[in-house]
Amino acid sequence: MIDLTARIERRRALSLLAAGGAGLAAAPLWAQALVDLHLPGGNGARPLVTDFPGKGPMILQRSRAPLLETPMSAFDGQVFTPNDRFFVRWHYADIPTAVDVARFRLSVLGAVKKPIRLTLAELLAMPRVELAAINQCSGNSRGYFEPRVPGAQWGNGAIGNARWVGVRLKDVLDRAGIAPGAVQVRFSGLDTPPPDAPIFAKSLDLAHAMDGEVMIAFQMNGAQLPMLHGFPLRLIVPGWYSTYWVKALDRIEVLATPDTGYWMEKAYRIPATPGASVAPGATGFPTVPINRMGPRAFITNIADGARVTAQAPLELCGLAMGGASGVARVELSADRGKSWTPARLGPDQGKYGFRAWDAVTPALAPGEHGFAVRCTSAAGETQAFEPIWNPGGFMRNAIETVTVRAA
Ligand SMILES: Nc1nc2c(c(=O)[nH]1)N[C@H]1C(S)=C(S)[C@@H](COP(=O)(O)O)O[C@H]1N2
Ligand SMILES: [Mo]
Repeated sequence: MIDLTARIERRRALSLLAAGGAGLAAAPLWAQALVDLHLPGGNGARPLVTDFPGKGPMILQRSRAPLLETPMSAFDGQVFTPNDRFFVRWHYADIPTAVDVARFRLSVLGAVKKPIRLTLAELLAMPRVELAAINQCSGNSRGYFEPRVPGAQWGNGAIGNARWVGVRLKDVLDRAGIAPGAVQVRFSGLDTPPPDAPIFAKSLDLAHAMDGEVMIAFQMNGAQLPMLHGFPLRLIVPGWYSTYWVKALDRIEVLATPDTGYWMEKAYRIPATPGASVAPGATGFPTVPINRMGPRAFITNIADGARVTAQAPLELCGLAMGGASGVARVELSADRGKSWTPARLGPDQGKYGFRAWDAVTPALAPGEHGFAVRCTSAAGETQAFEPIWNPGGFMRNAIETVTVRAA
């Protein structure tokens, strides 16, 4: 069934994509409203746009290649982030806008016994797996780094949780057969770099790729993968940052020597220090490729600076994540961390997804109140107030505080 309105919307959106580099400073006509991300370094205002294919209101960080952030209000009341509100991030402007599903092939080559080229029909006929997992950009919340670091100045919305359906990467690799001596597996997709730039490719160690959890998804929240999220196939690396979740995946190369490409050896590296933190401005420290996520928690029903009713209790709720393990507990503090009370946890939908939480405060005295929320992962990591710093602006997971005024 084809809905004409949707087609018109889509055409507008595609022309927007084609317009290229529409500068934020140009006060775009298509911006319906501005959202203030309250970035400590200033310039936190961003247009809220609805012109992208299949997208509702999104915070525009960049139009080409698209960087769209989810407004915090879209996370409220649900653990799964709807596809039309899910954040979008591509490195290169030349992203796939159509895929011929009959001609598409997923190649598995390199250090394998027999290179294969799978059709989508062959993949769809394989045993399926389903998993709830959080896709979070390495640079989510980078805009809150102090001092500021280069890169997209994201607020907290470069994150989302979806139900992914697909096949196990292990099953696909087994069809080709791993050759003796293989050490890593490299993934790349249909997006094209500009001349002289390296193709976007990421690698996992062989044991990780073969762990039976890493999957190749073709469905997201019950729908086929949207184009912006990597139609027809994307990698899902549960518990790991989304830089590894290669979209529009069409090439899997088994490597006999570790990947020395730009995206593993130069980009997306974190200090090899506890918490991936170094002194602001530090250079020359050893680094490792970014990997597992840590715990985080967000209040989603009240925005920072909200006015609430005094002499009444306040209901707070939100989302938490354990990172590479589940959520062990979520706690709330009304005194900036001196004391904590446990929040109630919602149903467990899998250790890699969001967990809902809620709590009710005592009646609020008139005046200002700061509510902090922190998560402890099943692996025993707890969020801290003290923010980390690294030059990439990666892995921020400091405790979030929401200040309200009761009157
Ligand atoms: N092919 C391809 N896959 C990619 C990227 C890319 O630029 N090209 N960016 C990665 C990064 S850094 C992020 S944060 C996620 C974003 O996924 P999403 O747009 O579905 O939210 O895609 C990852 N996969
Ligand atoms: Mo990212």
